[in-house]
Amino acid sequence: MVNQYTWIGIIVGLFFIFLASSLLNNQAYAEEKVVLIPFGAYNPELNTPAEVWYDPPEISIQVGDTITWKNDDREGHTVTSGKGSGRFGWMGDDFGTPEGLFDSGRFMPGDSWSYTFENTGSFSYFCVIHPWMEGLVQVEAIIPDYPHDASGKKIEQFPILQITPDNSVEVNFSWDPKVIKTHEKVKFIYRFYDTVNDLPLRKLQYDISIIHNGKEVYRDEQTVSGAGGDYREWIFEEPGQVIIKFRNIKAFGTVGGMEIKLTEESVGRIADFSTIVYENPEKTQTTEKIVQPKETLQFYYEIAVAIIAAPAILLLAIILIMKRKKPSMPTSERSDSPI
Ligand SMILES: [Cu+2]
Repeated sequence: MVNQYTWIGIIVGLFFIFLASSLLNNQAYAEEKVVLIPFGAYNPELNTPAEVWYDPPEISIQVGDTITWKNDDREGHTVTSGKGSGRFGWMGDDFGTPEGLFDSGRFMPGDSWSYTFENTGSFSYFCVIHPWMEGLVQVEAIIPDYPHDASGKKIEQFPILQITPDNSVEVNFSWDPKVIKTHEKVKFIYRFYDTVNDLPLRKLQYDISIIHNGKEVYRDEQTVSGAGGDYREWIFEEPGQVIIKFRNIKAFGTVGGMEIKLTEESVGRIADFSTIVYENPEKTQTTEKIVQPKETLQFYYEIAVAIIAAPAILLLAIILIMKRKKPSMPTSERSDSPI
């Protein structure tokens, strides 16, 4: 029965889903930001309403963003890359040091000047006419909100589906969160499917390794998964390229009523996935712990029955038959081989 509490639950649930999706969807695109040159910036005595010379004096933007400076003061000003004189330096013989990266030239009250920042970094600027006026622009790299491969190409289909070169296994691979940042735990999730029936392979063994910037940081060999797939967690300390390799994939058991046996060594039964780790602007370290899943020891149980138990029973049967056939053979005759 659907009662009023169920409906309240559904509405509250939907609200939180909406809230979560709107928070996650803060799309990265070029923005225009404004820095005001307030009335009084011309006055080094600070006896005007202005408390800062550029407002805000420090601004953080992303690569490709444009800043527009608006002159609300009563004198002309410049926005010139470099170091100003500081609050009192101009009283001596320091009038600031331009760096030549950008320079608005003088623009008058009511006018504005814009500049687009194409590189990451920290850019100080000042006014060459009033060198106490100083400002700072922080340009951060764009972190996209969709997954990318190691070459920087957007991954259109996520999770990624990859069929092994020998056409036997389809690997379904994804990671969470979709955008990997340094000092933030990521979970690589994967499932293996039989390409004939498109059904999960439930008895699996494989080697998995994680390569970060050309260096292997994680390896687990002869991993056993009983649920058609598994996951591995990792925390990257540095930005850069990541490759996840699957090798020696073996599958065994019944899929869709059919017996499958992909247990022989196969150079063609492999899969490689790549992605990228971005510098985390919010975190410089983590207290999170990596917890890998527990192995389920199902794979070799049935294989053991087939490989060890069956021949053992056969051997036992042979011994019994031989004993019955030659019950009186003395043991000494068997061991005195001349060689
Ligand atoms: Cu000025």
